[in-house]
Amino acid sequence: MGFDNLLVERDGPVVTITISRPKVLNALNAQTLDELEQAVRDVQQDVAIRVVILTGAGEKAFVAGADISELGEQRPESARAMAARGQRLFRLIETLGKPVIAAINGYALGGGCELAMACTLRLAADTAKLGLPEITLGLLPGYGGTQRLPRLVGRGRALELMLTGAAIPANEAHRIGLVNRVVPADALMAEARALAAHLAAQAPIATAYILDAVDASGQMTLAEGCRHEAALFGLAAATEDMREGTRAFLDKRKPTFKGQ
Ligand code: CO8
Repeated sequence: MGFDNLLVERDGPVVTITISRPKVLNALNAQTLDELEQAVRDVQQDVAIRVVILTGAGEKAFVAGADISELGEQRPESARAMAARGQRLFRLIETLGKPVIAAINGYALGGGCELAMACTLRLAADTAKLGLPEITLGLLPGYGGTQRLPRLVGRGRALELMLTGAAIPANEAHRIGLVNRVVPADALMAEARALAAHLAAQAPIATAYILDAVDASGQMTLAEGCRHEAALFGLAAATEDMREGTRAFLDKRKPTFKGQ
């Protein structure tokens, strides 16, 4: 299916989704959210796709936020529905069961930062800037930012970022744990592809279980989470990939995982 505001490229088990509205720094309007949902559902249904890279078109922005031209006219009920709609999509990304790497190539502000936070891992170009500037528009984050930012960087730092609306450079985002790695801008996509290839070579069922168990840690008590982890561990032991992984170690060779 063709998209107006996305580019979707497949390279073996890795799909790269590029949000492309460069004239507005890849801001997320309703159509872009619909297209992104379709692209993510396509990935979800294709077992041969193991990893997704999500990035923004051009050199200036990952995503500069929700499209502000669509925000100003909202009434309470439509604004609530818009926030809930984006939250459902970001939760779909977060619970895809496959790693999603945000390759943050520039501004990741507001909804763009919230999108990056819903991804599994975040690589940032050294030129990137991240922040939640909604307060400067008389708003609060509406795509999960108030929930995910404190979990990533701690309550104090999250509140400072949200209450000041300040955008921070990539190195500072790395220091506080908002991004996993910072790389030179011209090496960003190569680094993202190398990481994606590494992740794609791992056992996909175990990968999905790690994602599931870590997600559960945000919803369950420690005791419940550990029970959940043990149940998944038991299921992983039923896979051919577990036999292959342990056998390959003992045979001193690289394992070949099949996702079975
Ligand atoms: N929405 C719409 N248009 C945008 C956006 C945006 N978020 N960001 C930039 N643009 C447009 C600009 O209006 C400009 O258009 P034009 O060329 O027609 O004037 C073009 O992109 C280029 O931008 P600038 O000229 O401003 O470029 P600068 O290099 O001077 O500045 C900045 C870059 C600092 C990124 C600046 O563009 C900026 O501050 N953008 C807005 C950032 C922002 O406030 N983002 C948060 C938006 S609110 C949000 O994301 C809420 C999420 C939750 C929503 C839940 C319910 C819907």
